[in-house]
Amino acid sequence: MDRLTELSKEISYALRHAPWEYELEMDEEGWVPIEQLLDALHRKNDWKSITQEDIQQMIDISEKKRHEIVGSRIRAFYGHSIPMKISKIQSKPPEILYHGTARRFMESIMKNGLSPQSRQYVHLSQDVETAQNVGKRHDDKPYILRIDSLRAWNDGISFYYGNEKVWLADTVPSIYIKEL
Ligand code: HQG
Repeated sequence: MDRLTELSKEISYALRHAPWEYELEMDEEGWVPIEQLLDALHRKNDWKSITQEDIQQMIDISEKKRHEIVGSRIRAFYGHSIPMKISKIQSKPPEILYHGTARRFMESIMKNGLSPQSRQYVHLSQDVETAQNVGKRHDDKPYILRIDSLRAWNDGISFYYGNEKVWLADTVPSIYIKEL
């Protein structure tokens, strides 16, 4: 794995799953002072001389938009599993969203709908290609689900913007889910 990918994984771990291991003070939108993150990384052998510019470069060259720096703060756009629920802004979703998953989850999903499992939100994809890539993390031949997101929104289901490829939801009942 190249160094910027390793950095991306370490920062995702810190910001999504274990801010306390890095002594980060996170606000309700997931922001932390970038100085705190740099201090924590500098205490680790691998990242002794890492700079804010290195982190910005990692963000800029990443294929997926996972993190953002604004002013003196950094946050992850999605993926959180920490107990404190990160608040996201509700937004009207596109008409259709997609979700890539594994065959072994299908029976439960079609019966119970999508639920966040170990994360805070269900993660949905803006397009089929993104959903394929998400699903491949779980299954060589992923199942792609088509989510009737606008109808669900009109029926009162909450959706939240993650980034231009990722949408979030608390749960998606199975009546809005079809196999593609
Ligand atoms: C499944 C990555 C059984 C769900 C990706 C999924 C994404 C159910 C798995 C982001 C279920 C959870 C998130 C139910 C959902 N019964 N299984 N009722 N409801 N599931 O990894 O969406 O590269 O927590 O289908 O690209 O795969 O890290 O979520 O298969 O954007 O930036 O439970 O993480 O981004 O798996 O992936 P995950 P995900 P990064």
